[in-house]
Amino acid sequence: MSQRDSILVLGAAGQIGTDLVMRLRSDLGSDRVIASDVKHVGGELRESGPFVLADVLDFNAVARIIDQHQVKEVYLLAALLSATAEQNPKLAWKLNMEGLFNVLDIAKEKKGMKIFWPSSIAVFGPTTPRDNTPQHTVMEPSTVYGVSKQAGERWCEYYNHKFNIDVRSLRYPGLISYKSPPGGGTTDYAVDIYHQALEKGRYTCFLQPGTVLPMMYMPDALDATISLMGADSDKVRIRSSYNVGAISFAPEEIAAEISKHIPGFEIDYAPDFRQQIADSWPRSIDDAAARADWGWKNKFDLASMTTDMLMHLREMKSLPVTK
Ligand code: AKB
Repeated sequence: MSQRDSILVLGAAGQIGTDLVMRLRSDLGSDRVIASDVKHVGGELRESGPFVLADVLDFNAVARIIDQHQVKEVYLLAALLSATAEQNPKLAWKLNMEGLFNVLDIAKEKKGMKIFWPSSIAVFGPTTPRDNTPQHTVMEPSTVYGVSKQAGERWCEYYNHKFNIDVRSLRYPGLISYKSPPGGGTTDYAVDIYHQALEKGRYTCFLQPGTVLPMMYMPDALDATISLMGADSDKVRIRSSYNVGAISFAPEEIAAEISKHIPGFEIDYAPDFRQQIADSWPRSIDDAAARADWGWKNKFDLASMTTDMLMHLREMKSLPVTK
């Protein structure tokens, strides 16, 4: 990318977008990172650099932004997550697939662009080996979200092989961030639990004890995304999507870690429809390919993430450092 080229983040107001835009602006300069979403945003995202209102389903609108701002890299983050997608399957399919086609087709027209598209552990299903889930394995997702992500992976690989589009992707596990609330995922409890622990000293979890899922702290997810996008093209051997692992835990394990900081913290359980989704996903991820190809390595474990999350949330909620 030349100094005049810019980066476009579509779906910038979502969980990953909010953090990613700020990180890219701090790395590359605010003016070069265009944030875009279908809804207006406020706060630091709006104040720290350019923002454009756009719907990823509107091919012409997205193409226009790309032309106007000399965009060479697009991060397409607009999507419906697992729990919300189950409530609205058709909208999930439309948004998750047509948005991707629009961006891939624009990249095909304009040449020389680099695309990031997030996949998910949801591409795996009940017939997949659940421990240390391999990069290449049985994939029979049982959720609308998983089906859309798996189809999207196939299309990314197809556009790369057939049209030489430089598209790169990660299969994110559950992401945990203090900056932005998650929106409609099955792994959302692992964010909400920190907020409720600080505000109420207790949490009712919608997954049952023993439900181990792969998770990752947002700073690690940003590092993974930026490393993948910065890797030499020939190192990015996998053009469907890379497994990336970090931490795996069950609700009672994160609760025990929080109790070390908030004595007396209590958790109880009221599993709902999200239990079935969680039960179809891996417990842990084999990310050897990402580690070998472009040097992926996570920094945070459950203990260090918990310390960092609680410190930042206490600051944001203006709570005393120890409660
Ligand atoms: C979700 O729970 O839907 C997401 C995901 C694992 O992709 N966080």
